Amino acid sequence: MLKVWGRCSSFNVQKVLWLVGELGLPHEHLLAGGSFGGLDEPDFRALNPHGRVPVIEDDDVVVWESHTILRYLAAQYGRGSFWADDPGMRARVEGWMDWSQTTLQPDFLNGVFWGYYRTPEAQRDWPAIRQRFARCTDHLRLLDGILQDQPFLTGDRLSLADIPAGTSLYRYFELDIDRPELPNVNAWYERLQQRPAYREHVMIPFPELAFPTDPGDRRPHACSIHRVQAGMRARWSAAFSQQRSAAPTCSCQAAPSTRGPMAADRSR
Ligand SMILES: N[C@@H](CCC(=O)N[C@@H](CS)C(=O)NCC(=O)O)C(=O)O
Repeated sequence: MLKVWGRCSSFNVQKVLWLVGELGLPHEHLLAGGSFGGLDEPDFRALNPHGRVPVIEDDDVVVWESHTILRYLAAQYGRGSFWADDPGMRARVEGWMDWSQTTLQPDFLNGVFWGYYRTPEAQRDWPAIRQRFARCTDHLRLLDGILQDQPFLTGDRLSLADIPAGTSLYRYFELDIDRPELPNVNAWYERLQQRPAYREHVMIPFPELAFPTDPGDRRPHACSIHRVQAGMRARWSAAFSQQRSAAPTCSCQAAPSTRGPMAADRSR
């Protein structure tokens, strides 16, 4: 059976699990990385020499790098839906995948999400965070234009093009910030939220990823926690817009996962 390695809270793992869900592939999910650890163990390094999640094992095929995994799964199991044999059609899709990884992701995930949410207050570089946020707005405005005439990034159907960028949307919309008016991006996000695989694998609350507020802070894992820390969201809002707004709470379903041997060892 297909094995997927990686913690539920990992953005790159979420992309892979979303596609696995869309394709309805039976799989075993092995929690690794973050406080589950295991990435430096020789057995894991034999799978992925650079020690990162996600990794998949499909019988004797091992694949690492989230976008390579997406392409592998689409080619192997998604012909006619997520994979086109025509190189021109594939290139249209893959352009958006690469754009997400090299343009949107650095500004949103590294610049804003890490810069603010995963950085202790005293160390935050606000000019840099605001600059990255402005760039995210430009990127999302570009998508808003693309989505004006079509429901998904490359046309009428969800494709691999939507997966990397679409995975950023949950965090983008969960952070309590003053977002620009982007009606087509909003509608796209609503469409994605209607998909069970997106709700199950991407809409995962992320408090375990926040900077620790005190040294003894032991945050539950995304794989078992389903409440957003309201206070954190309010602080983000205040810092960004100087306005404190009511912080909503969220109670998502537990992310179902088959806990593997490494998870059992590491999560104690
Ligand atoms: N370019 C790689 C990045 C992989 C990566 O950095 N993964 C992170 C999680 S998103 C990781 O393994 N971090 C170490 C950890 O979780 O302990 C990919 O797209 O798969």
